[in-house]
Amino acid sequence: PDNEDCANFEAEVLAKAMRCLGNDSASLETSFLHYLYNTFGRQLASPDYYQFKALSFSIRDRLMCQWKQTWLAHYRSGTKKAYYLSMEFLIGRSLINNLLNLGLEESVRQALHALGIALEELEQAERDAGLGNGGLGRLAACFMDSCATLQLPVMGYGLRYKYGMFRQRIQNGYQVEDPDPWLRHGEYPWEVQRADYTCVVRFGGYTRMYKEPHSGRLIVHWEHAEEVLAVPYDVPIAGFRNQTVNTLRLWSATSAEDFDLSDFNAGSYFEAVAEKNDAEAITMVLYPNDASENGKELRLRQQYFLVSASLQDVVRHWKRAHGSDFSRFAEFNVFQLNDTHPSLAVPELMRILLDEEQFDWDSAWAIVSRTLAYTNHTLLPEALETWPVTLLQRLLPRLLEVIYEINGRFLSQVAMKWPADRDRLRRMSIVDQDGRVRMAHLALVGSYSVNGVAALHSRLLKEGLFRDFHQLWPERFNNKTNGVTPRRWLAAANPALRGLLNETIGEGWLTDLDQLQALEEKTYDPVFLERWHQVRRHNKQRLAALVRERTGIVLNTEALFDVQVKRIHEYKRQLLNVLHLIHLYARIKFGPAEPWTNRCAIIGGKAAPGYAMAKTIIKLIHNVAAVINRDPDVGDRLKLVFLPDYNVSAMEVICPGTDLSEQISTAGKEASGTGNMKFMMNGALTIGTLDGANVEIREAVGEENFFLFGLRAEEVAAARRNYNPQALVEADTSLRQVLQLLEAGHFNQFEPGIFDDLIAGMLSPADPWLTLADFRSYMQAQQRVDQAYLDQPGWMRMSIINTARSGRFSTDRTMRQYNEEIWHLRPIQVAPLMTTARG
Ligand code: B1H
Repeated sequence: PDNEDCANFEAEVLAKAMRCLGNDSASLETSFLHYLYNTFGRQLASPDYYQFKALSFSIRDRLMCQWKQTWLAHYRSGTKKAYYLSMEFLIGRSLINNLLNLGLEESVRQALHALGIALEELEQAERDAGLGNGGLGRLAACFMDSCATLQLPVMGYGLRYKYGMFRQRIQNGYQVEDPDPWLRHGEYPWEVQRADYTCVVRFGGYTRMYKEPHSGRLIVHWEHAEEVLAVPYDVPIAGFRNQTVNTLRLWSATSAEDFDLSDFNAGSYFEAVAEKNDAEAITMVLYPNDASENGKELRLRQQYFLVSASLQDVVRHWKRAHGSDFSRFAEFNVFQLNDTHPSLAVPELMRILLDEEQFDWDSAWAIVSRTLAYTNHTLLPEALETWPVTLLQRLLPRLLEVIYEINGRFLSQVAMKWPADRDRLRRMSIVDQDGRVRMAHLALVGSYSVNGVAALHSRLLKEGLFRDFHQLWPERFNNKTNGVTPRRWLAAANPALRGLLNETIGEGWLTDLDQLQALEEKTYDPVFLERWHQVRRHNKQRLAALVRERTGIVLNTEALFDVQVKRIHEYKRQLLNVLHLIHLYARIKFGPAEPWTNRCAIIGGKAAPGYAMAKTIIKLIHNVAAVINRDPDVGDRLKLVFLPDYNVSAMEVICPGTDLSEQISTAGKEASGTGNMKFMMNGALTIGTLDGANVEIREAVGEENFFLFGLRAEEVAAARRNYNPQALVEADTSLRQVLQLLEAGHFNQFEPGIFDDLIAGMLSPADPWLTLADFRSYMQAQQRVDQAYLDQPGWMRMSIINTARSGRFSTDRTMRQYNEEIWHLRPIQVAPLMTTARG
C-alpha cells in the first residue's frame, strides 16, 4: 500500500511537470523556440543542426512523460520482462520516426511552417546512429519498435559506441574508411544518461577459493581484477500512438578512478591516464566485420562488458523488489541473445548466482537454463565465434572455470545418451581440440530456445550445423522468420505511398499490416493503377536526386531501377550482378539491335576494412561503371552507379524508388535477409535465389510475381563436388564474352592485373560461392525482367501484389511469435496520463 501511495503521488507530480507540454502546434512552437533561444542561445538563422536539436529536445520532452508512465505501468504490474541483448542496434535517424509514432507530424509541420522552416530540411540534419553493421543490427532496432507498438515489456541492452559504423568514401574507385563521429555536436538528443545505474565490470585478476569455517560453504573470490565502470544511457523507444515508451539501455565504458591517485603520487602519470584510456577503449568503436569473426581481445572485452553490466542491472532490479529470493526469477525474466556475441551471459549469470548470491550449482543452473534463449543468424563457418581458452584464462579466469564445469556436466549427459560415441563428444564439446571455446555450443547448452531467422535457415540449422544438438534437444529448436517495421520502412520512408494507402484502405495497416491485402482488389482499377504509377515515379525521382547529389550521375527515371544494396560480401554475389551488367554492355556493343529495356543499376554497400576481396569488388564496380557510363554507344540504355556510404537513411530513399530488388546470394548462405522485405513492402519486384527469406517472399507473392533463378541449397551442396567453371565458360558464349572482356583488361586498361584474383576465384573449381554456376540462369531471369518491364500496367499490378502480400514480413508478426512461443509476456497497457494521475 505504501508503494501504491507513493506511485500515485509520483503520477500527480508528473502531471504537473507536463502542464506546459501541449501537442498543439502553438505549444510545440513555444518549446522549439525555448530550446533554440533560451537553452542553446541561438536564433532562427542558425545552422540546421541547432534547429534539429531544438525540435528533438521538444519531442523528447513529450516522450519523457509517457516513458515514465511506461516504467510505472511495468513496475506496478510486476510483470515478466524480456531483455534483448545485442552488440548492435542500427537505429539510424529517430526524429521522423518519433513524430510518426507520437502522431505529432502535422502539428510540428505547422509550427515550423509558421517560422518559415521546412520539416524535411530539418530532418536531414540528424546524423544516423549507426551502431550496427547491417541486417543483424537493424533487425534489433526493428524489434524494439514492434515490441513498443505491441506494448510488450521488452528492454534492449547494447553498447554506446563513441564511433559507429565507419563512413565510406570512394577514392579512385577504392573504398576509404573515415571514422563516424556521430556524437560530435555534444550529446545525442535521444538519450538520457542514468549515472545512478552505473555498474562495475571486472577483468583479469585471479580466483581464490576457500571454505567458510563454520558452514563449510565454498566461497569464490575474484581478486586483483581491473575494474571498469559501465554508465548507462537510455534511449526512448516509442510505440505507435499507444503511450508506450520502452527503453534501450546502452552502456558506455569509463575508468573506475578517473585518475588513479596512487599511481599519480608515485610519479606514474602516464600509467594513471593509460588506465583511463584502456577502460574507455571498450566502447570506443564498433567492429565493422559483418558476418565474419575477427577474434580481437578488445572485442571479447566488449562482449563481456555488455553481458556483465546488463545482467547485473537486471539482478539489481530484481533484488530491490525480491531481496535474495530468486525462486521466481526465471518466471519473470528472459534474455534473448542476438547471435552468440552475448553468449557469455551463460557463464556470467552462473557466476553471479554462484559467487555473489551463494547458490549451489544445480539451483543456479535451473535458473540459467530456463532464462536464456538464443537466436542464430548465420551458417557461414567464418562467422562462428570461438575464443581461445588462453585468452579467457587471462581476461575472465572465473568465467573459464564455470565454462569448464558446464562443459563437463554437459558431456556426461551426452555420454549417457550415446555411450562410447567419442566422435560425437568431440563434435559437441563446448571446448574444441584446439583449445577454443565454441560460443554457439555455449549458447545452445545454456538456452531453452534456439531459433533461426527464416524457415530455410532454421531447417538447415537442424540438419547441418546443429544436427547433434537437435538430436539431443529437438524441443528447443524453432523458427522465427525476420521482419521489418512498417512504421519506418513504409510509413516514414514512403510518404507518397502512405498517403495513397490511407486514402484507399484507411490507416489500420500501420499496426496490422495484413490489411494491405485489400489492395489486391484494386489491381485492375485503371485509376488506382495510374496513382500507383505516379507514386512510384515520384519515388524514383527522389532516388535519382540522391544519386545525383552523391555521384553526379543523372539517371533517366523511365528506366528500370535495378538495385543491390547490402554489405559487400562474396556470398552475396555482387560479382554475379556485375557479370550480368558487363553482359548487357557487350550486347549493346556487339549484339544485334533488338527490343531493349533501359536500365539503371545501382549498387551500394560497405566492405569490411580488412576484407580485400570485397574491396576489389567495389573497385571493379567503379571501373565497369566508368566504361559503361562514358560510352556514347551505350547512352540511356544502361547506367551503373555505385552509391557511396550506404546506410539506414539512404535505404529510406532507396527502397521506395526501386523497381527490381537483387537478392542473389548463393543458396544456403543468406540466413534471412531483411532488405529483401523492405523492397517488397515498397512495391519492388525481386530477382532472387531460393535463399533465406526469399523462399517465403516468393511463397507469399506467388511464382508469377517473382523472378527466380539459380541452384537450390541442396543442389549447391551437390554441385560443389564436381564443379567445373571452366567448362561452363566454354559452353556459354555470353559468359565467354564477359570473361574475355575482363581478362583482356578492358575495365582496367591503366591498372593491369588488379582484378586477376577476382577472375581466378570465379574460375576456380573451389569457388565456394559458385558464381558462374548460376550465371546462365540469372541472365535468363533478367531477360524475363526486361520483358515484364516493357508491359508497364502489368508491372504495376505485380508491384501492387508485392506490397499487398508483404503483411507477414512485419516485425509485429515476428515479435508476436517470439512472445507466444518463447517469451510469454503479457502486453501492458499504458494509460494516458490524465486518467492515471487522478485515478
Ligand atoms: C547476420 C551477422 C553478423 N548474420 C558477426 N550474422 C558480426 C555476424 O560483428 N560481427 O562479428 C556481425 C553480424 N549478421 C545477418 O543477420 C544475416 O547475414 C542476414 O541474412 C540476416 O537477415 C540478419 C538478421 O537476421
